[in-house]
Amino acid sequence: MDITSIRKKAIDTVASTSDLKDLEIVYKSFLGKNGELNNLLKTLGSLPADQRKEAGQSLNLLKKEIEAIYSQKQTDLVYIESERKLKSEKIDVTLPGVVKKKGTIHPVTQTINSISDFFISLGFEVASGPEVETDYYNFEALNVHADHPAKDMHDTFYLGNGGLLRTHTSPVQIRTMEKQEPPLRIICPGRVYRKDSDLTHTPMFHQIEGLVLEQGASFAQLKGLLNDFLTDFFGQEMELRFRPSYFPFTEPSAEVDIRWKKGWLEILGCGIVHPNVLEMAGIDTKKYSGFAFGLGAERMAMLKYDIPDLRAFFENDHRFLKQF
Ligand code: 2U9
Repeated sequence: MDITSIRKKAIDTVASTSDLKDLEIVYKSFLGKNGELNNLLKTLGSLPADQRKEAGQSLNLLKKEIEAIYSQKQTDLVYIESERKLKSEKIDVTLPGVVKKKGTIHPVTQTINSISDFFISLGFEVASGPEVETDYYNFEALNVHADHPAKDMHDTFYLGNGGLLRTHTSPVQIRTMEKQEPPLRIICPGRVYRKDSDLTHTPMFHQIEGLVLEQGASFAQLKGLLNDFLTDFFGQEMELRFRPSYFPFTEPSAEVDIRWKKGWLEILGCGIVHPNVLEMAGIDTKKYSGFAFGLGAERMAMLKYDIPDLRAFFENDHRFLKQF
């Protein structure tokens, strides 16, 4: 095959190639190790000596020419390919975006957080403990005796293995007193369980209990603390009424009412920790005294956000939850 026909073939083949991979194959078929030009080069030796030089020069020229058209074609194909990609991957920036719905913090959790924050700011620590408890920590250690009505099968969820679901967060305070030396200032938020289900009760709800155990802890301090807490929680000075009450774990005990819409509304319970409770937890009652209080988080959230129906907290309807 002579140089002229190889040249024509190379020009035609490159011209008709429309793909970079194919172009590579075409290149190799002319200029590769076993390409047509190399094969021609190998036949130079058999030419008469006077023709060899000229044939060699022509072959070199052809090689340069094919390299040039190859590289031009490569540039063209790369450009075409990038144009094609740009067209096919075009993004319409005027289309409306996909907005992901953001969650919100549940109003009961917000209430627990804001109440906890108030007490944390006064140096209280947040304590937690198991929701599955023993009879000892839930009742006995709190001076609730075996025949106490609170232990009735109607109120408490007893588990088959002798355990129970805690009916208040007070076991957390007992466990903390056993582990830590006084002085203690703790706040214990958490889930509690009672066999109760009607318009104003759910079988699971959240309590926040507080305990201060130190030398000289008094009912006067308890009153001052709760007054400051309620002012902070409602964002205004509240009119309070401490009403004598009874809890097995406090003596004396009181329930606190706030002035609410022309009447009085009970919102929490409190008292001086019963010496039996302190002694069972190994506290020296000659040296230390304590006061405690407890409140229901759902009830506080209902008052703060003016929510009339307790069940709204448990239905997880986004239209309700996103309002807080
Ligand atoms: C220890 C000693 C004493 C916690 C207290 C109350 C009064 C109380 C109720 C409010 C509404 C429960 O959520 S509710 O149903 N709680 O009235 N709780 S004193 O007293 C303690 C706790 C732990 C060691």
